[in-house]
Amino acid sequence: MTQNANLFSALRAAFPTDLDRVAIETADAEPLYYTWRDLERGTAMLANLLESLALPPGARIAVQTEKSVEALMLYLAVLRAGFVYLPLNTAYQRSEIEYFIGNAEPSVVVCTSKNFGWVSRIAFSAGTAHVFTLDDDRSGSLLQRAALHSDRHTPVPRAADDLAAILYTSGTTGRSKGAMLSHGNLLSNARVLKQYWGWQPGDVLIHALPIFHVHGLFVATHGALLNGSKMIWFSRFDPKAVIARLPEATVFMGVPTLYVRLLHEAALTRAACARMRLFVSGSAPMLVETFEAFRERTGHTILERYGMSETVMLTSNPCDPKDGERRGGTVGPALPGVGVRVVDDAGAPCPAGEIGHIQVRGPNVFQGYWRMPEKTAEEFTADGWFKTGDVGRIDAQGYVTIVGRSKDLIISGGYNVYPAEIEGTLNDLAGVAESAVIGVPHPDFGEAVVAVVVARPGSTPDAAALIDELKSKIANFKVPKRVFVVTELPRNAMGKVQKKLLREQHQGLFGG
Ligand code: MCA
Ligand code: AMP
Repeated sequence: MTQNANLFSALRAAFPTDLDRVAIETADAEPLYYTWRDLERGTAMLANLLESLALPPGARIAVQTEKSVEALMLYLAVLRAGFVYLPLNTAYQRSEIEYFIGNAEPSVVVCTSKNFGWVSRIAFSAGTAHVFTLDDDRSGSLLQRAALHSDRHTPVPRAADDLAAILYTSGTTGRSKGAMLSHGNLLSNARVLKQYWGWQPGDVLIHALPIFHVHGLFVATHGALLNGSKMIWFSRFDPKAVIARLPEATVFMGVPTLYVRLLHEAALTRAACARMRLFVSGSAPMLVETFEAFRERTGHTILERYGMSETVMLTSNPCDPKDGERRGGTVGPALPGVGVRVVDDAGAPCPAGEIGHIQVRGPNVFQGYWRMPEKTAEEFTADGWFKTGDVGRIDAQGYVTIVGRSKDLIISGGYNVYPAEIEGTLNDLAGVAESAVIGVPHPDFGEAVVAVVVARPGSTPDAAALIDELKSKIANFKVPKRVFVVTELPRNAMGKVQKKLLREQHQGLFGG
């Protein structure tokens, strides 16, 4: 190995010289202050604990815990020790966790003490050797054990192509796929964003996103860490509390729902945002009306960018006016070093302004789906471009506009929901013959999940009871906000369910 490409080493190198400065301040009534030295020592102890377990090379460390600074340290420690981090949404239920653990075969699982009973049963039966607990009040076996280890640790050398993380992302058919991201994927993207978004000395980030997906875990934390910037750390998004801290911050990142909720607050004013430098939005389409309302209210033009779990960030509206203007309704041009093209159904490049399939390539594009070589091969073109499943156009100045998706996907409040998965779960419930799940415009979540269900002959399933049953089986954000029981689904001549028709029928449901 010629050079250590461990992402942690690059982040560590960016820590300020004065390690006693505050790196993270929690936004609690009684705040906790973590210095850069605390991050250095805490991640060293956790990395030493992981190394003491004699795990096999490439071991996966699966984590389903509430958001906390210690959970962030655990992520950094996994990088530091050269293992592979596998974050899991806290909303995932038993059968979902069973699938992820069974598929990824992690050597270590970290969960909350509340879930220890059922999570450890799943983990041990899948062959996991160690299950630790970590709670958001800093209790649990993980930190107890880590405290017994040295606070000095040399980061394990990694090559750029070595895996750093696996992020599960749902598939249009069947179960989730683990997108394998390398140290090189993550570091190249973080470096590009640091430069393109003009991170500068004195920047302070308000971190109010969950840390189990790309946006909160990579884009936000890598940005702050690589710039040696302080974070104001919210364990959950609270619009009033965030606005109260804006005068101390310069950068905020959110999904569109967060901006919609901020706009509902009268306290969101120009004065409150006077010190802010940058508001970033992504993970879901932002309505032009939200973009404009925010500009009018605060004087700030939101920077919208576009990415995926498989590719981290792909395009971004410019930060520096010399790179161009920020245009609402677009996700901006390809980031430096990232290739983005739009092709027709036959794979031929579309002329500027014409709609087609968005494909991408670059150092940010993932290493493939975990243990799914065929699926990986299907998602790449013969000339090496990754098929995003998004549909859009690129104008003459290179700005990308996403107009839809060829994948059957709903994005609700920034979380992805695959109708096929919900339909499969619904169809297994007593009294359900078949179902169709659609996304319907929603003023808060952008899109809301709605299910249309056909009863089995002789059954009369109750919509509210079906929703209750689903709540125990799938993550809460996937549960349909409304269920309609009908006698039959509209089908075309080929027998395919006409979801477009269903979407039209229900589009006014939430007044969106
Ligand atoms: C919560 N609920 C939701 C959602 N979140 N329903 C639909 N969609 C959602 N996203 C429901 C719960 O099921 C529950 O319903 C009720 O709202 C209250 O739950 P709670 O957890 O208290 O909600 P919240 O705190 O208000 O959460 C809303 C939220 C959250 C803050 C918008 O969803 C969120 O943090 N979203 C951000 C997601 C994100 O980080 N995405 C980045 C993915 P009930 O009461 O009926 O049980 S990374 C990505 O996409 C890429 C690569 C990229 O480009 O960034
Ligand atoms: P994920 O599977 O969570 O990685 O979600 C990736 C998907 O989110 C992309 O393929 C897009 O469909 C969508 N996405 C991310 N950012 C944006 C954006 N700014 N506008 C529209 N869609 C977006």
